[in-house]
Amino acid sequence: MASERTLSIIKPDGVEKGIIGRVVSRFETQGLKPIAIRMKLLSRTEAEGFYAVHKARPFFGDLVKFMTSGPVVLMVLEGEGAVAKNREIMGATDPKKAAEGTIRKDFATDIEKNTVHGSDSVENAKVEVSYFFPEIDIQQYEWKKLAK
Ligand code: IDP
Ligand code: MG
Repeated sequence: MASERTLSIIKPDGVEKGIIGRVVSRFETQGLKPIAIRMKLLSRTEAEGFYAVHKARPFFGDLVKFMTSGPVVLMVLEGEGAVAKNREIMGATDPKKAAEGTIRKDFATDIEKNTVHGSDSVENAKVEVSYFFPEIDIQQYEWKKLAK
């Protein structure tokens, strides 16, 4: 499998619960290396643009309101098959349906406030990474040993 990059976001509910460290730790211990991290309060325009694919969905307005309700943590994660691996670590969109041991199962409260975002395809990951991070803000470094 090839090394990929994917966009991860710790949503406002995750930041408010004080679990930034625990979320990042799950990525690191499972082989996803953070190569860019930034905290940001999204503007309405930024959130609408990011979720433009969901514009026609009934939950779009509420989703934009939620995503702009407090700061988020934006991250680029890198690793073998990073896009699918991140989705696995996150769990299903609806925390009630998320598998044991996933971030959404352990920390999320409802289908909207589901703690994390992750790109859903390699193609979308490229678009989403560049939506928030110019190449110059992405770092390259080697892990000397994997965190356990
Ligand atoms: P994903 O985040 O697992 O990829 P998507 O279907 O892409 O899920 O939806 C994007 C986000 O929109 C979800 O993470 C969640 O915050 C919100 N969302 C999705 N479906 C619903 C819903 O039925 N009601 C309310 N919010 C929803
Ligand atoms: Mg999605």
